Amino acid sequence: MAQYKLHCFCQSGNSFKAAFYLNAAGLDWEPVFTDFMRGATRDPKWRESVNAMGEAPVLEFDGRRLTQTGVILTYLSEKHGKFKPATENDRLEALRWILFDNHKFTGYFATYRFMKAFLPKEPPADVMAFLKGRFDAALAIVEKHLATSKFLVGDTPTIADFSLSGYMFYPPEEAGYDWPTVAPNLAGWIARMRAVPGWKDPYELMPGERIKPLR
Ligand SMILES: N[C@@H](CCC(=O)N[C@@H](CS)C(=O)NCC(=O)O)C(=O)O
Repeated sequence: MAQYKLHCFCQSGNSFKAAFYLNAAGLDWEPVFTDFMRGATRDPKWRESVNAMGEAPVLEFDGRRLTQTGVILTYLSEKHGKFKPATENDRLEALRWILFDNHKFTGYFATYRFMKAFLPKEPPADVMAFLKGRFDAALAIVEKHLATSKFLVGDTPTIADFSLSGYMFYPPEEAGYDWPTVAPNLAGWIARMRAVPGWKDPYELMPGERIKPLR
């Protein structure tokens, strides 16, 4: 049995943050499929037995369960020393980017992409415009930062980069963003993250049925 089990599904960039880290850190892990698209995380039994917050991913090990990718990445980097920010200042900087990512970068992008590509009914145009506007503002901040920094915190990847890169490797047709065109600094950083040994396409790394974008 693997040391770590990750409850996840292939459309989930949040899950990919942890899956990519586990692979890149060379840890012994296996995925456990969460059937999100058929409502698994809304099932009261799943919430009771896996995650009361109703979210994937969940990391299971030694009879414990960790949720929230910021917590999972922090725990794993402290335990195994891989991609751990080097100094106290770097640790705080990484935490700063992880919180920004959860709230504004991944937070808005994941919702926008899900509604655009996978929501069965047509999403309201004004809601989509709001989400896109909020994400584009966060994107501009990241793009400016990456003009002068190779990774989010210094010259080597840290857990902050795993967090922010969660949704960056999905096909452009899902969210309608072509990174080299709209954010060339971000595109350069995505290429650097893709080159991290252990990287795999999210649809190969995590279980579930691939779905063609609906619109
Ligand atoms: N901040 C959370 C976000 C997790 C999250 O939103 N996961 C999605 C799947 S990608 C989910 O389970 N959403 C369920 C919901 O919002 O009800 C984390 O970093 O783990």
